Amino acid sequence: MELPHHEDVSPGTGSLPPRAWYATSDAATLSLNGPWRFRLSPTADTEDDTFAAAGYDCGAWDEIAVPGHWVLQGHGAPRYTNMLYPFPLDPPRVPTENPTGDHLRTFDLPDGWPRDGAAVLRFDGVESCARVWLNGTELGDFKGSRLPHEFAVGELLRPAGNVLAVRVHQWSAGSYLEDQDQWWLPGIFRDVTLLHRPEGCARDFFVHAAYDHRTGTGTLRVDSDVQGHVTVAELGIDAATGEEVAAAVEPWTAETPRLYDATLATPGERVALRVGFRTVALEDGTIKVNGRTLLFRGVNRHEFHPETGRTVDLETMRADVLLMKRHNINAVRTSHYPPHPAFLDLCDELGLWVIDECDLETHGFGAVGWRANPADDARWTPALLDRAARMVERDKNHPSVVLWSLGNECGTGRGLTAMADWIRARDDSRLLHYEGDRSCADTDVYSRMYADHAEVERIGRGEDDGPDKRRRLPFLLCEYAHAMGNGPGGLSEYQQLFETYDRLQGGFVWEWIDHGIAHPAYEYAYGGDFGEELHDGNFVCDGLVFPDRTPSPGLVEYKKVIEPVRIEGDGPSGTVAISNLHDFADLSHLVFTWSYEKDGTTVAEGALTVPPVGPGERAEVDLPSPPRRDPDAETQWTVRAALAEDTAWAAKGHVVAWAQLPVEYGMILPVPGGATPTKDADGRRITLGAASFDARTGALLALHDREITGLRLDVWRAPTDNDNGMPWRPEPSVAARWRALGLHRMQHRVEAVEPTGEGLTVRTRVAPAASDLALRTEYHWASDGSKLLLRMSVTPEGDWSVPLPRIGIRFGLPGAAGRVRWFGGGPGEAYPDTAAASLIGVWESDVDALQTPYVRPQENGARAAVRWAEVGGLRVESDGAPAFTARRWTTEQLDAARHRTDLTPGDTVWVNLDIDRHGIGTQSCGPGVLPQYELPAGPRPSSLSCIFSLTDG
Ligand code: IPT
Repeated sequence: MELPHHEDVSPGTGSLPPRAWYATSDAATLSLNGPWRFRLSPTADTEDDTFAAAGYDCGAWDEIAVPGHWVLQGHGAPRYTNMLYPFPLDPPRVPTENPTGDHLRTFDLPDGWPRDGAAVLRFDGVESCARVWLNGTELGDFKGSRLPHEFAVGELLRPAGNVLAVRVHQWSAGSYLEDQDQWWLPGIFRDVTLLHRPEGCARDFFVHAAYDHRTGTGTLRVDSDVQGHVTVAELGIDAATGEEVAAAVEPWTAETPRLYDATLATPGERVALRVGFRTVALEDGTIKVNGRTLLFRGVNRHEFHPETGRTVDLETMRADVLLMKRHNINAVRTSHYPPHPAFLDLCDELGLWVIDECDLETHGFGAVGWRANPADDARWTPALLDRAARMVERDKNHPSVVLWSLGNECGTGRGLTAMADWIRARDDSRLLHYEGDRSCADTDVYSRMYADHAEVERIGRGEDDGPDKRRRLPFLLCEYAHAMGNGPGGLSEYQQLFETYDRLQGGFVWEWIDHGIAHPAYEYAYGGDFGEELHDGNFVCDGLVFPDRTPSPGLVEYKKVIEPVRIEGDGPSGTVAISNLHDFADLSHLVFTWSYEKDGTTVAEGALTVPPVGPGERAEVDLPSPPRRDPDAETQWTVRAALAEDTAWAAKGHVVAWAQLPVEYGMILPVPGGATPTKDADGRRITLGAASFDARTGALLALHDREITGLRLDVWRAPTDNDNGMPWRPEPSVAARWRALGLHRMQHRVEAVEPTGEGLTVRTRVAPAASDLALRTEYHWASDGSKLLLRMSVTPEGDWSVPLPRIGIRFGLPGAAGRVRWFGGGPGEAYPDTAAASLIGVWESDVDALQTPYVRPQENGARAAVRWAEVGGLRVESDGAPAFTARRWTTEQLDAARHRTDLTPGDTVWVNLDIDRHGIGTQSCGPGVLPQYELPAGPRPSSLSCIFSLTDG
């Protein structure tokens, strides 16, 4: 049976061979972006396909923005699945219910559009299958959503009244090759352009620009389909195409993205080129560029915008690159398809290493043991080769692209090998990546995702087993540190490994942005919010930036962990070691400063002179002699490295790296005491200094006139996505174990309320129903008449095999609370294994701004190592430096919420002070909390001391 074109495994018919993409020619172009007419039909064989004919009346049709996805413009709805296909595995057949969007637009050629020569029509991205007509003539059809397709149209063009008709099917055979973990978003989502192709124009060309680091020589050869000339004025180069020329050049690297303006002139066209000289090699078992081993501080980037989906405008692309550069990120894997080509221009210009990945993923076949996997079925190989060629031909002239990736999660198979062979034959100047084949038969790098620290260390040491070839290859984590919700935890420990072993060339955090779709009721929608029957919930929100691109704490942490300059030292002796972790750059672009802080406030500051430190080198410098010692104060140095001048990606003064070096930890809590407890006449209250308690329950009621409610031991946190773990893993997640034990519904039985000579002692037994495990908790209260001291101790009873989420107190402060001040870690949240970026100082915020807006609500917002905090008129001090959280809802409300819009502020601010907390880890897709960051309940008792007083005024 002959299948309709959209169910045919072939990549399509009628389009031109792929070629280099450029937008910098002097040939005329006409953008066909803008409003188009649109009609949605429920099936592919919609009743009416006469719409492409001249004179068709589309009067009743809607209007839609091109580029765009119709499901984000009021026609149908997005769907989200991770690995699963949202339709039966029946390749190459797709459902009869196949939303089909007919797009129509008329256009005139602008005045001055050349009358001679030809023209092509270019589609930069259409999901998932398009059929195209111009002026009633069918041009062809294509699949390969995130790849360009061009059609020759010269003969058909008219000066005015051209009718361009495009029929787009949501589902096609191509959908089987596009099972990436993301929203399914059909439509013409990238630009549509008409390009004049003058007689003698450049067609395809390949810029070969290499750099020999031993001699400082760059070589340039531009191979072009159409012979012409290449000039690089700055280098005095004027060469014929195909001719190799050499010159002394400054090389291109991601750290020093030196580009030379050049021109390719063919008889009919002048194309502006930006040439970067660099040489990529696999040498001594590592990936080297210009003779030096790289360390990738990378991120996986999907194209996403909360309003427009995978239609991403230029400003947003630039915003992504700037944000990455400002957070010390030096590499991008274009997961899991080639991005809009303009993004790669930005990577060339601003400097990012790129792994350019092909638009290919067949992950859902894993669910059936990879039976009928298109990646291993010869019938599909032409489609795979077409995709490889469209990527390589389009992007081959970008110096930023250093590795090609065959795709993601396709299992193994002959189609992948065919792609690799083709790519190697076409471009031997780059290396090949593919994670899915553990044999590494076709690749130049051993790549893995989510391997835990211990395994990565074994690989670093060369103690891994596996095929010989693989054991000689460099290693990278193409995905790690799953940034879903609160986290990722454990970044510092990965980075230490990367910096220790040459073979470990770094990794790419999964992933850059939360794909939350702007939604009127939910703020941001995730899987299931559009009524999908099959979906993967908020697994689509796992980025380092929120959907609106504000950095999440994970990005701030990553920036600190991957600093390209490591500042270490010893506070008391005032010595500092500066290590330059750049692969190429020296430190002349940075200025160093020091400041000296007393109780979090800067009391002296100055410049720090650092001698020249080349890449990979280290220097020691001395800080000035510290201002007078003050044993009662907490003192520390803060050393910073900041940009000396404005750069293309950040302004002068932008801090790249920093460190704090403690000198003296002077806080010793003065212990209030002296007041003795008295009972009220009716026996219902106990007064201790300025505090009053419930005589029956021992509960604190007020300090002076400040009402305080519900102060007691608290061990629960609203589970994070990492606590909840991976749904597909058989063993229960830590959150499942917490809930099974009942840590979210602990009961507090009061055993004794005992006034003593020194104060008041309250003993409780805190335990979940149906269990004999318990936490014996004692509260010892004392007061000097004005301040109130609490010493709490917690002793586990029974055999606790489950770590605790947290251990500390929580209490409520009726009222709105407003401003918060604290001395401790800030400005953002920090947890035991996400605390690298927490800077000790005096900080101020309001309660609402303390909340981190994770798309799915969960534990968030804790400030670490808090010496004192002031909130709602109350001041709490502690020398145990607990973590501090304040929010206008309870942990139980936070736990119950699905979206942020479910959280409505109540009339009480709930404060947590935690002696200790369980770490975060990355078990939402990866290893859990490292042992040193777990919070065991026992066997030792835990204790907290803190002093409550009222703030002035
Ligand atoms: C891995 C995928 O490659 C990526 O697309 C994304 O789904 C990520 O996981 C999790 O968010 S595959 C996973 C099964 C390891």
